Amino acid sequence: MTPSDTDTVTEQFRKMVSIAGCRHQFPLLRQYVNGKPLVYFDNAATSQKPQAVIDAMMRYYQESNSNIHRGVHSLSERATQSYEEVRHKVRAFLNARDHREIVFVRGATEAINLVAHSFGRLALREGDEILISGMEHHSNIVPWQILCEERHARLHVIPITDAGELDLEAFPALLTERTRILAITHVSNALGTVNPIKQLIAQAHAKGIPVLVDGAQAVPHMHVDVQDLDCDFYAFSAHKMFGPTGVGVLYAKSRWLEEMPPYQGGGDMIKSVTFEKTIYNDPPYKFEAGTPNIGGCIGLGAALDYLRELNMDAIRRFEDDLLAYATARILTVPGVRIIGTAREKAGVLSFVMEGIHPHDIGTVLDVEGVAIRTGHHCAQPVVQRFGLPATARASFAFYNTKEEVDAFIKALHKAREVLG
Ligand code: 7TS
Repeated sequence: MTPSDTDTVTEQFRKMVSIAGCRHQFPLLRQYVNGKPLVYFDNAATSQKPQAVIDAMMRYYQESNSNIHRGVHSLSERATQSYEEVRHKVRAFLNARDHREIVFVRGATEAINLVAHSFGRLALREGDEILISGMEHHSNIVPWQILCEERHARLHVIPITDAGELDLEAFPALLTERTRILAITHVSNALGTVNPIKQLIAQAHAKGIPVLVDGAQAVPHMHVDVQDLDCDFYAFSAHKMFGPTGVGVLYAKSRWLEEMPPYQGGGDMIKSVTFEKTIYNDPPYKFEAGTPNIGGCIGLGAALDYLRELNMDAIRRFEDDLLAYATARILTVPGVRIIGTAREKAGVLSFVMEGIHPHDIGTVLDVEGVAIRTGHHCAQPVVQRFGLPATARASFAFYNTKEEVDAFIKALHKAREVLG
């Protein structure tokens, strides 16, 4: 990766240093687990929160808590302003054209369900097709299956190679006249593969097919520009990007939000209601029924400020280096096989150890203070694709260090001794 034009080498170095020095801003990481300093390598499941995010949420509840978009009183106006400021921050973070293209939801899962229900109702007829890939998280499989069942449509799947990359030769033929949407992950949570989504989007658009990108595992690790990608929808959760649980984002091009019917009905999503007829509010409010997670949104805003300060390109470079180090070191452990060896990867090291069940690896590592995830990672089909019931997965964030990787490798050697 080349440094962006505006950054001098000195500036890049300063940002690398600030990444290396940011760990102390995450209070949870200071603790000991089972008498050992915590090594938190389960960032793909959820990431830890910097003090700035915790403080922003606490300040909101202590000083500004009030419902939004309704009161004329000062507190409500303050809360509304803080909430709406975050919409502008998300717009800037994604480089969306307009802040009205940002819908606040509960997380990536709800964002995808919103599109499946609403866009699906708009666009899908009997015999139509939906295209996903063989490396999707369950939340980018099941909503489409539900929709297919309802509409008598068919789900098609882009196969993946032994390295855990999309089979790009098979892909074009799967875009047919009946394909109504391509829904695909930017980064695989089980393999770490970074998909060439800009290219996939261009190919789908050439056939008039809109594209939803599941960005849950991309936004914590890399700069995302939705105008450059030209995706129709982009979904992610705040909690995987150093913000709180219970809030996430659906980016959607205005033309879709204008056309799509509401996903849920209730307060705030209406202009007027009578028993005869309801006039819906304009997007994005049309899709934000009920009191939203105001405090969570404010936490998300603080997380975005934090990430902007660190710089996403610098984060990507730092993590690429950490992942390369961890990949080289893990191959020194006897019997280890890495699952997912794509050329472009981010944040994830999935592996198995000969003769040892992944759950047992996870248990021994926990005794050593090392937190990893084991299992199918809510992406059962991709794990099965490799003929496995489960893998062990270490997943990284910018606050992790090479010393932690060394502790993890030492714990794996111990697991080999105890269980091998
Ligand atoms: N998409 C991807 C690619 C994911 O990795 C996840 C969660 C989701 C969607 C759903 O996100 P949610 O915040 O709405 O639940 N992935 C994981 C994981 O890898 N381990 O735990 C959750």
